[in-house]
Amino acid sequence: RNRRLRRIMLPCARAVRPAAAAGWACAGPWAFGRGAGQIRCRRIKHNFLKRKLIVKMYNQGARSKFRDVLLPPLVSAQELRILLRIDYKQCLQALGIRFFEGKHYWRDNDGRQFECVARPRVLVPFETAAKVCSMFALEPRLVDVEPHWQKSDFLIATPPVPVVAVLGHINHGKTTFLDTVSGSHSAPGEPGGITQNLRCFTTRVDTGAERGSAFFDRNRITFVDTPGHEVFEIMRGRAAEVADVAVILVSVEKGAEIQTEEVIQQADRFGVPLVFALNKVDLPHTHIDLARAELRRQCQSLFDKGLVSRDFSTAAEAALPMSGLKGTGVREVLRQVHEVLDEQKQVPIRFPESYCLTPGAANTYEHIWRRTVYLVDCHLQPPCVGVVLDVQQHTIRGKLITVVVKAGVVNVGDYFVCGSAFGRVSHLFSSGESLSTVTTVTSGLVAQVSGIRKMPRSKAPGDCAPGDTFMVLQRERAYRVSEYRRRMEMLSEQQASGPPMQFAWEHDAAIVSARSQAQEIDRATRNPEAPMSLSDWQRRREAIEELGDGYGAPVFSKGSVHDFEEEIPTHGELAEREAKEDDYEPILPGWDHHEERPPRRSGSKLSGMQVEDKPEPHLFVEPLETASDEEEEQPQRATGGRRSARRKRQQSEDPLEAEKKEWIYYTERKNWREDAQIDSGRTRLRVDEKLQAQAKAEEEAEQKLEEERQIVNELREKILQLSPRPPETEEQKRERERQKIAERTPAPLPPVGKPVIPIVLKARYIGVFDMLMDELERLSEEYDMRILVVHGGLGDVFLRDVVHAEVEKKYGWCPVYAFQVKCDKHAQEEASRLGIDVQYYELFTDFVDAVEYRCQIVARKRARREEAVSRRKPLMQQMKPPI
Ligand SMILES: Nc1nc2c(ncn2[C@@H]2O[C@H](COP(=O)(O)OP(=O)(O)OP(=O)(O)O)[C@@H](O)[C@H]2O)c(=O)[nH]1
Ligand SMILES: [Mg+2]
Repeated sequence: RNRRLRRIMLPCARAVRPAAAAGWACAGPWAFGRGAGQIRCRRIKHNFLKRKLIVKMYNQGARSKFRDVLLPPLVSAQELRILLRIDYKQCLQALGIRFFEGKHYWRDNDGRQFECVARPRVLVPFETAAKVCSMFALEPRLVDVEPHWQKSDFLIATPPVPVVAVLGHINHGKTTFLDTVSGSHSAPGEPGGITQNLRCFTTRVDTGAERGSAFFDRNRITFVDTPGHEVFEIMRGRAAEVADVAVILVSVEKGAEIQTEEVIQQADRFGVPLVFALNKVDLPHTHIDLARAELRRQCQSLFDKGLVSRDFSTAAEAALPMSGLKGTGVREVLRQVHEVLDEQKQVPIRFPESYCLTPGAANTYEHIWRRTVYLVDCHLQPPCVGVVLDVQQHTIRGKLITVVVKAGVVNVGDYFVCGSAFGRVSHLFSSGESLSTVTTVTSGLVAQVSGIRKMPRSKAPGDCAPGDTFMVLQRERAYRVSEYRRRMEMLSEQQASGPPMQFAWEHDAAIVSARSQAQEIDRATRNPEAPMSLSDWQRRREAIEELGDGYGAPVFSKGSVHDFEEEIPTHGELAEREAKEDDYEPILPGWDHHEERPPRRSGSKLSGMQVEDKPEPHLFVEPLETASDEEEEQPQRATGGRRSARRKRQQSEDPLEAEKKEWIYYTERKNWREDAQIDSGRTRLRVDEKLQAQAKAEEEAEQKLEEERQIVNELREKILQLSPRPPETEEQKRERERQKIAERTPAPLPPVGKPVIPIVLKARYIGVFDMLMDELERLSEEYDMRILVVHGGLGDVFLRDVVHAEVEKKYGWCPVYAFQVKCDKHAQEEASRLGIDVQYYELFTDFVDAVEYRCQIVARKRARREEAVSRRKPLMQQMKPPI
C-alpha cells in the first residue's frame, strides 16, 4: 500500500529533487576507502556511525583468532569485498555476478533475477555470500539486522493506559457515544455526518468502580473512533489490531448489520476481547430483548460457519443497553470494559511481535569482532515499540506519524525507525482535541510524532506507512536498520523477474480480514501483481500518450472544462438527477449532423471529444475568381512574391482569355459532378494506399524490435546460466521453463479505445488516500476506463501539483482534487492563470460522485461515437466511387 503511494510520488519527487545534495553527505559502507587494508574514513556531514568503533572493529576483525564472520540476510558486495580484502572484480566473480552491456545480473534462490548498473548496489542473499566466505576459510553466521525483543524486556514504569476501539456499522452512534464519554462535540461537525478517519484520544473516565487495578491505569482510557462505512474496512482492521478491548455498538433500531459482522470477524482475527452494547435505546418502539437475541443468533451463526474462532454468543447475550445521545448506560459499558481488562493476566495484553529471523543470535555472537557494519550493536533491544496508525502531511508541522505506543517510553530527541524511515523525534503532539506538545509519551497513549529525516544523496528516501512498527533505537542502530531496509527496497526496484519481494516490516495485517482475505486471493490469482518499478510507472504514463480513442486522436485533446463543469453534482444530487436523466442526456443527432462525423485519421487534430463547428467542404469546386485590376496593379512585395504557378500563367496570358477558358471549363463540361466524384475517389485511394504502406512499415519495425528483444533475452539467459549453480532438479527445470515463457510473452497491451481519465489527487491522511485509490479502482472496473492517478500525494496543493495538472491538460481536462486539504496561495494564482480547476472535497462520496460523473460523460460520448462509426460504415460503402 505504501509502495503504491510512492509509485505516484516518485516521478514527482524525481522532478523536483535537486540533482544531488552537496557535500560529503553519506555514511555506511560508502564511508570506507578501497579495502580493509586501507580503511580510511571520509569527513562526512551526516554521520550516524561511530566511525572510530568501526575502524577498530575491522582492524581487530582482521587479526581475530575467530574464524566466524557475521552476515545479515542480505549482504552487499561492497561490504563483502572489504571483509574479505579482495577487489570488486574478484568479489563479483566469486559471487557469480555477471556483467553485460554495462549492467550487473544476478539471481537469488527463489528464482528472482536482479539487474543494476552500480556495483555498490549489488545485494546478494546470505547463502551466496556464505559460500564465498567458506572459500576464504571463514565460518559465516547469520544474524538478522532487525531488533529482537521479549515482552518482559520492557521496563514498565507506569501502568499502561488501555486502548479501546469503538467499532460498528455506519450511523450506529460510535462518535456520539465517544462525545458523551469525552464531553466533546465532534459528531455534529463531521462532513456528511460520517466519520472518515481514525480518531484517537485519551480521556479520564469515571466508571464509579473501585480503583487500584494491578495491570492498567484505571483512570484513563485511549479511545479509537472508527468509521463505519463499508469502504473503511482497512481502517477498522487497523484499529482492531492496536486495541486491547473492542466495544461493538449495535443500534437497536437497525440490529446487527453487515459491518457489525465484519468487525466481529476482524476483532476475532486479532484476538481482541469484545464488549457488546445496544445503542439508541431511548428511541420509541425499540425491542431491546429482540435485538439482543438477534445479535446472539448472528454471533452463533458466525461461529457455526467457521468464520470466527471464538463463540461470542455469550458476550452478545450480555450486551448492555445504552443511549450515547442521552448518556444512559454509558457508565455501565465502561465498567464492563474494565472488567474485561481485569480478566487479562498479561501486561500489556496485546503487543507487536518482533520479526527478527534469528532471535538472540546477535547476543550469542557478541564476542566476535569480525562483523559487517550492518550489525553495529545488533544485540541491543529497542527501548520503545509502537504501531503506526496513520501518516499525514501537515502544512506547518510537516510529516506527522500517528503512533500508538505499546511498550516503553518515547521522549523528544529519541532516534527512531519506522518502516524504512529514520528520524529523531523533534516534537510529540498529544493526539487529542487540544493537540498540545508533550515531551514524553508512555505505553497506551497515542501521539503524533514529527522528525522524519530526509536522507541526503540516498537513492531511496525511506518511508513509513500505517501498520508499520515504530521503534526507538540507539542513534547508530536506528540509522543502520533504516539503511538496511532502504537497501532492500532498492533491491526490489532492481528486480527484473520472479515473485515479488516481501518485506517483514511492511505487514499491513489489518488489510486482510477473514472476508477480504478470500477476495484478495481471488484477485491475486486473476491478476497477479508484478513488482512495480519506475519503468512500470513510465509504461503506464506513456499509455496515455499512446492510447487514443481508437481513431488515432487522443481522447482528451479537445475536452474543455465546460464539458464537465456544467453539471457536476454534489453529494446526493446524483440520485435526483438520475430520476430526470432525459433532461441532461444529450440528444443523439442523426448522421446528417456534421458534429457526429468521426474524426479524420490524419491531418488536423480533430477529436471525438469536441468536434469543430466547421461544415465539411463541398465536393464541387467553385470557379476561381480572377484578381481585380487594382490587385494586379499592386507591387509584387504585397504578396511576398509567392504566387501560384496557375496565377503566374494567368498573368502571362491575356486576362480576358484566361477567364474565358475557366468559364468554358466549368460551364461546358456536362459531367462535372461525376468527374468530381471520380477525382475524390482517386484521392481517397491514394490516401488508403499511403495508410496501408504506413501500417506495413510499422508492423515490420515492430517485428524487428521483437526479434532484437528475443536475441537480447537469449543472451541474458545464456550469461545468467553460466553462473556456477548446483544441478537443477526436474521440478526446477520445469519452473524455469515456465518462467522463461512468461517473461517472453509480452505484457498484454491495454485495449485500444479504453478512455483514460487523468487524476491529480492530494489528501491529508495516507489511510484516506489509500481508500480513495481503492474507490477509483472500483470505478475504473465498473466503467471499463483507465482512471489514472497521474500525480498526487499527501499535503496541501502546491505549485508543482498545478504544474502537473497543466501538463495533463495536454491529454484532456484534468482538475486538481484537493481532499480535506487547502491550496497554497501561489498555487491558486497559478491555477487561475493557467485555467486549472482546483476542486475541494470534504466528503469522500462527493469526490467519488464527481469522478463517476466524469466517467459517465466519457462513457456517453464513447457510445455516441461508436454509434456514429457503425452508421457511417454502410454509408461509406454506398458512396464508393464508380471506378
Ligand atoms: N436517538 C438516538 N440517536 C442517536 C444515538 N446515538 C447516535 N444517534 C444519532 O445517530 C446518528 C449517527 O450518529 P454517529 O455518532 O455519527 O454515528 P457513527 O456510528 O459515528 O457513524 P459513522 O461514523 O458514519 O460510522 C446521529 O444523528 C446521532 O444523533 C442515541 O443513543 N439515540
Ligand atoms: Mg462516527
